[in-house]
Amino acid sequence: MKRRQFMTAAAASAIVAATGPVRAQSKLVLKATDVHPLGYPTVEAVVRMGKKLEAATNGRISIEMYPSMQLGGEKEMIEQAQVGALHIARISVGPMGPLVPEMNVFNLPFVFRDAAHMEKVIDGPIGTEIMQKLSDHPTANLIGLCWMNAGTRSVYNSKRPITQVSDLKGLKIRMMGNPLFVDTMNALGGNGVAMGFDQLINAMQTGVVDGAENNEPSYDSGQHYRYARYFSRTQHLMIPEILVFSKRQWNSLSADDRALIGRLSKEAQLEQRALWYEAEKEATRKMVAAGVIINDVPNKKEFQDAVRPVWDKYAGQHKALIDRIQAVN
Ligand code: GTR
Repeated sequence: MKRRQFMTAAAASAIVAATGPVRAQSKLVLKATDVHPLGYPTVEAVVRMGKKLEAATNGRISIEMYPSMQLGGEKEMIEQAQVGALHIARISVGPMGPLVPEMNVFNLPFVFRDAAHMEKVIDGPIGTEIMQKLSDHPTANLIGLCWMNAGTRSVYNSKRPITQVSDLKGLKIRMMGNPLFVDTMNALGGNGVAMGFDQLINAMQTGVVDGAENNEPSYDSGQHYRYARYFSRTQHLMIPEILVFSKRQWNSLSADDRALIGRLSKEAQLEQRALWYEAEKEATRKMVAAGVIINDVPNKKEFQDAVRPVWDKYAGQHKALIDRIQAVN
């Protein structure tokens, strides 16, 4: 036993001696992933961040982007980042809510007044605190790098336009994997069905669901308009997104490299924002060209009133935080 331990230690130091100086200069390729395709604002912002990283380190650090769910759906991306199988994942706050309770506040329907309000919150002290909660979380195993915009989410389906709450009755609507969202759709009278973004196209094709809800760029780039031609601007959710780094991988970086990645992430946050507004406009233009039937919801208040039970269930424990969010203007 003693002998084996000695051998192991000796072997280990031999490896360190052999790889130490090589490792110091070796290239680091950060594996990044996103459910969206190349050109989508979140993907583009990370690709640009990779170029800056390469330039700043003379090619020592770069980012290799795996877009379009090449490494699996959002759930798989999160899991891979958690175990260190990839470095960077761009995910929605939606599926992180059950793990980091404070983040779930951003998942409450109609929690932000408008995009400007949401941006002020994520750019300010509340955004920093909540991101820190994620990084400090003992089991999430993720470092939060920055926020990104994701517009508002609206319901789309294959059956009819939704102009009032009662129009949702009986419709099976795919929601992200978080009980809060299923409860939201059920409170609106529809049937919320939780499933991954990667399963959605097939579920719409086969009629497992009648539709889903998302922002315009996701509806467009995912080609969801092929199966759900009614896009109703319910705008019930405004969920920011996050860029996360595997904590396991982060811990192996030097302090300087961490600082550089942190700084470039903040730049990526602002770059993505500009790209986002362009993408929203472009997606809407393409939706109109594709013959999507788009409608506004004349009485938003009716929708807000209908989701009161969701607030009763999830908001109570975060009253102080919600008061602070509402006070931001
Ligand atoms: C998109 C978001 C993705 C994913 C997807 C979904 O808007 O960018 O990260 O959360 O929605 O509905 O699952």
